[in-house]
Amino acid sequence: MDFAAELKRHVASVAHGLDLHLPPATTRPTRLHTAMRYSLEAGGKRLRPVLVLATAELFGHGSSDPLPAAVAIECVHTYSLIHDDLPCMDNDDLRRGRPTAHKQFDEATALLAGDALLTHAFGLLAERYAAQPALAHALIRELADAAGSRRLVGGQMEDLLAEKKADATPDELEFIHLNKTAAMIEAALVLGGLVGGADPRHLATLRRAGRHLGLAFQIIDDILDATADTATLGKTAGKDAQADKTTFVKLYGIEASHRIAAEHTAAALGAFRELPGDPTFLHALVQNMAVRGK
Ligand code: GRG
Repeated sequence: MDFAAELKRHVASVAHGLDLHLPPATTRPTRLHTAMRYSLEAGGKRLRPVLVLATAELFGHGSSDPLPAAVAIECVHTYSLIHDDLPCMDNDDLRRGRPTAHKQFDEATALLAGDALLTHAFGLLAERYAAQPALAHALIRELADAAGSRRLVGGQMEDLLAEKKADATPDELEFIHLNKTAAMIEAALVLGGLVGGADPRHLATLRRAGRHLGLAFQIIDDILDATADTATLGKTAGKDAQADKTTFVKLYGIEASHRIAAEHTAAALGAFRELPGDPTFLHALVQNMAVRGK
């Protein structure tokens, strides 16, 4: 398998899907639809939608197209980035190598673009999987759980609360990362599995893989924030240390953080081995992710 070519194929599908499944920028109000596309089309690694497509392929696709589910999760992820960058949250100027949405447009437009992307995701799932109501229901429920107050939004809330304290505990840090980061990665694998027709046992395995993958991803993100530069990251580097934020790096140091990330990566790879189909691409993707922080 040519990993780079496979990744390119999936990323190109995502680009095509985003264009196909989002209202054109010329839709009224054009400022809003332009802002939605501005943040989505800025790129990013497309990790979550690629996980949806690759996981669906692992199970042989079932009878449905995984692309709308891939687009839906990228819409939710992008909304969370737009809102996270707002002055009332992380107050950042740079995202995906471009000015953040509120810098490029204004705060109100950025807020509304995020709101609209979040809502669009669920509309897309309801509409595109309408012919299979049980699948549509399962996809909507999975994404709603992952993006809701107990997971993504809850993780963000605890993250903001933790910033106001001198020290967050390891338990608080784990809650934040399991929900702010791992929930959406877990959901990407589960959405792919659902579209592919995975049985409950395999869905549970995907969930476990996603949890480990999400934690590994976040630890590596913490390491990169401490070690890489802004140009490489496409977002402001060194923000955690500047804010004296509790991160894996602050709690355990760089070396132990690498070790913990490697343990989670190995656990995710182990879980993938329990699944049917050819996991070569998913393995390579996870390994590729793991070396980001090195
Ligand atoms: C506002 C509800 C709400 C949630 C915000 C996404 C987020 C939660 C915060 C951003 C800060 C952060 C470090 C989040 C952890 C998850 C993470 C590393 C997101 C960035 O994901 P990447 O690196 O981004 O996959 P790209 O741009 O490549 O898609």
